[in-house]
Amino acid sequence: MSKAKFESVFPRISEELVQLLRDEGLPQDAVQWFSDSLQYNCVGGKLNRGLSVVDTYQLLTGKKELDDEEYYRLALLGWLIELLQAFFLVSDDIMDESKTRRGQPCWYLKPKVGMIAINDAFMLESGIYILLKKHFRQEKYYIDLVELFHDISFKTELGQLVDLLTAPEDEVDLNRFSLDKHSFIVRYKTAYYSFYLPVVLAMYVAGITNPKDLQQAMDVLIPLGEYFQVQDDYLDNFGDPEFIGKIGTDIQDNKCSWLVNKALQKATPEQRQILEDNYGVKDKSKELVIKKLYDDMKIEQDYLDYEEEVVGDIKKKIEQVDESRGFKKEVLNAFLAKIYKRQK
Ligand code: GPP
Ligand code: MG
Ligand code: MG
Ligand code: MG
Repeated sequence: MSKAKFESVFPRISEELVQLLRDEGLPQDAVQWFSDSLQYNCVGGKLNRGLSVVDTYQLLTGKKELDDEEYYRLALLGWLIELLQAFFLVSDDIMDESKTRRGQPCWYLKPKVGMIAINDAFMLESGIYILLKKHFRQEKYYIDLVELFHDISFKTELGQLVDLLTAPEDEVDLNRFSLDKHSFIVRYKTAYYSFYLPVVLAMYVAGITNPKDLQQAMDVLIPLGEYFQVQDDYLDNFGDPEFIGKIGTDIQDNKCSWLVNKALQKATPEQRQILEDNYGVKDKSKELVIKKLYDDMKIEQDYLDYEEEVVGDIKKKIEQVDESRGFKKEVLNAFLAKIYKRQK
């Protein structure tokens, strides 16, 4: 599915939201502010989540082409995930005190924005429910969509909570980390909204909503989302910064990354001490000590072994999917193929 076509829908979505402010009689500077926030925070990313709503729908229904109105409704649902993501990222960047996002300054660091960004984040979230109501209220599955966005937002917030409590910026305590905790954080913080949500939205529109099928989707997409985040952790240290477009920060930022958890799991007492002395400190030379330790401990090979094992498990699960009610293995295989061995 073409990214350009998906992007071409955004001005209409933005205009629908901005018009609501005009209808309420807001002053022109406020209308412009909201329009700028939408543009800055929703556009410029990879759009994988949004695009996959349309892709999944086409796979499920076997429709090669969608007419303009049908395309708009599916793309709209995709853009609602992008609004949700924008709401999360604007907030997350404040909590993480991040400096840049998608190669430009974080929204809250823009001149004149500051903590208005908190209200902007709330408005991005509200936009989801306003557009859902406007376009889907007449559908019998309308309340399912509303509950889906609510339930998955809550899951993401639970993941964010554990993430924040596990890796406070100013207090390194490696005892807080474990591979189980890592798995919990990334499933809740990333997998539900990035992998399960796009597929389930498409399933509702396609009318494939037997609870058994929703469960089949969940059983594959949550482990797949976890694998995706482990790749992200791997690339943070082992990826090519030129190619991935960002310089890894997990070691200096005290992140509960898969790599440090793997290292902790197999460390000798001496190696554990090196981790204690050097992890999570904003110091380039200490970061290099950790990088060398990862090499000495052959953590890259552990990752490659993990990858083969988890992909094997996921493939087995996909093989067992029951297609008798209309759900399709192909939807899951398409996701797996997109991320297997990804370099960025
Ligand atoms: C980004 O994680 C955070 C989320 C996707 C969820 C935020 C949830 C909220 C309820 C605000 P990150 O901080 O690990 O990633 P990045 O490195 O992209 O900031
Ligand atoms: Mg962050
Ligand atoms: Mg964060
Ligand atoms: Mg990362």
